[in-house]
Amino acid sequence: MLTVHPEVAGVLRAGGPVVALESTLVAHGLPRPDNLRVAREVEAAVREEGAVPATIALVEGQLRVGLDDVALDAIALGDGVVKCSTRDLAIAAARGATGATTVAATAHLAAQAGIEFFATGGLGGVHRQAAATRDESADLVGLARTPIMVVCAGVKSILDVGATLERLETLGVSVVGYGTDRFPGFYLRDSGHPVQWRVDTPGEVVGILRARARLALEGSALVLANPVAEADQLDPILHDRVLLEALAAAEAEAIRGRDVTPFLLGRFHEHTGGASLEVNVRLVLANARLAARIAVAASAG
Ligand code: PSU
Ligand code: MN
Repeated sequence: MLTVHPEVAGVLRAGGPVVALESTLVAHGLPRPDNLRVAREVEAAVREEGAVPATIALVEGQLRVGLDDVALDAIALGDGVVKCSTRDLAIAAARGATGATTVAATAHLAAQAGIEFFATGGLGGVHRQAAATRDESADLVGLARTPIMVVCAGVKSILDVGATLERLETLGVSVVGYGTDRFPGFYLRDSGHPVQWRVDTPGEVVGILRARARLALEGSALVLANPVAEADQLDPILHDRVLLEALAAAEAEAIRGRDVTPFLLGRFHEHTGGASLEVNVRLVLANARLAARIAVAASAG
């Protein structure tokens, strides 16, 4: 079912380093036309660290692992690109649709292709209004059943971070901080919640992955939470103000379902004078680099 790019397939066969990248972040998380440039920069960052990028998406019904220029263009700038979570993949593929894959869907396809490393921006999770709306990202259950390591800047700060951490615990998803004892808050370095486990080097992550395999615990995801650099984070006061406004606007406009996250991120990008976009880009680049370094360390033996 998968169309794996020849370069990616070759490196995987040789046991070399490959990093999966998601496409919803490109199609629905970042504004055009910057999103295409950013997608290319993220791939270039993975290459600079010595690994091969595999951006994953659905292109005219083909589940593609590793995109050429034409496909990346279609995902970033094309009309009618569907946001696909795991449950949408087969339906959209059977219809010949073009779609961007969320964290859950990307992780599933990456694991199917034999890719062990994945980088994104911020995971989906439990929304702040979840008591009323039951809005909880499929990323959570997706990660609970997918063997992959995902580098992220925590979960998106638009969410109820505490509730999301509780769900990850219940679901048995391992969470480790990279160079921090605080769980990162996406646009912010610190979500206000601690993270129990900390590592400081790629080698330590590789050690954890080997231990998971020996214990047959590699059936679920390992979340490596990598905070945005101190100098790069969004001003916390600006963050909190824009978030309150964005949540109120989502409520007033009755935004629901798969549109909630893109709507809130879009509000941020519009109402911070581009500052949140800058932070989002930096954290995705940093996560891609870190995932690549870990993939390189793992393939080196
Ligand atoms: N990280 C970002 N921007 C994004 C996302 C992640 O920096 O837009 C996307 C991912 O694809 C994630 C999705 O799976 O947001 C979560 O959407 P939802 O809350 O609808 O599950
Ligand atoms: Mn949702």
